[in-house]
Amino acid sequence: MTDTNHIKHVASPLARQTLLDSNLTRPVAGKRPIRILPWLQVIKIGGRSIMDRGAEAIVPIVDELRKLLPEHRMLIMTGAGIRARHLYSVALDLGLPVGSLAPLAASEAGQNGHILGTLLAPEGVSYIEKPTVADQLALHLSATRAVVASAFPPYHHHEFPGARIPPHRADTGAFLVADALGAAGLTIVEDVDGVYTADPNGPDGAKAQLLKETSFAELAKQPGTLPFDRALLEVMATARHIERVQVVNGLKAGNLTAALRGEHVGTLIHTAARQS
Ligand code: GWN
Ligand code: ATP
Repeated sequence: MTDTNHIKHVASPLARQTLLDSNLTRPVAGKRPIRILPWLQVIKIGGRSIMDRGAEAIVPIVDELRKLLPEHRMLIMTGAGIRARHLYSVALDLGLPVGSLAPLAASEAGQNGHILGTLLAPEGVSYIEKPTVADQLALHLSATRAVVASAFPPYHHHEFPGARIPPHRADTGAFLVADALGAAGLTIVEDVDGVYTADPNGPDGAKAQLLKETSFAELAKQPGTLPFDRALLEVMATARHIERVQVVNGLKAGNLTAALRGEHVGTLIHTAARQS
């Protein structure tokens, strides 16, 4: 005698078909995902552009973040900066693969987060680990108004092997988290007034024009450098919730506050996500 007759059949619309055919999966998987933390503001603080400048740039930003606490609930995420670039050059010289470089750089984003978390500790803000961001963010944000985390995605040896420098860095990581959580917004804090037609600090800087409003598609067509990872444009193309990203100059007092209040400062970049 066997027990097989008593095993309950679980009806699943995806059980019998390949997950590769989007026509078949669309009726089930085509729905818009829910917003998990719709009140959350995600703020990415530049590693090289802000944190590497030390007290001169960090103290005013910390003051601004402190004053924003009564107004906003925030996930503050930090980039990696110059120490990661030095690690890249040493590791590349040794021939290390991209999947080994990714966690080296990520750890520097974490270090910058620890610095910011320590400075905001009197306000009840702490650095929280990525597994905590993944599983217990809501719990922590019900105990305090803001937390700090590393913006780098934890791809490690899963990083895409197409380039020697990890293509998915802090800006992409912050966007992926903000979009997955269905956050209210993402603000990227830099040391320039926004996105320009060319690097304003580069050889053609004098001719560079500030783009007040643009889109991921327009920027994808623009040759040359950007003030964030180019992979960010790719994830913007498949965004589900974050409709626009604001890039602001964190060296100018009040810009971050204005952005979080919905004012048009810096550059607005529209993504492919649409409100339905
Ligand atoms: O170490 O500063 O988290 O939050 O991508 O992984 O390389 O780790 O490999 O919870 O899991 O260095 O140790 O380090 O920055 O990333 O952290 O202090 O497994 O809290 O242990 O996904 O902080 O660190 O570097 O973010 O970006 O122990 Mo760090 Mo980072 Mo801490 Mo985290 Mo990675 Mo964990 Mo992780 Mo690793
Ligand atoms: P991380 O957090 O990864 O350390 P970051 O975001 O702090 O990095 P950078 O990657 O250095 O900082 O990006 C900011 C810099 O990008 C600016 O100082 C500017 O000189 C440069 N840049 C390059 N291209 C452009 C552009 N098209 N528009 C504006 N700035 C640009």
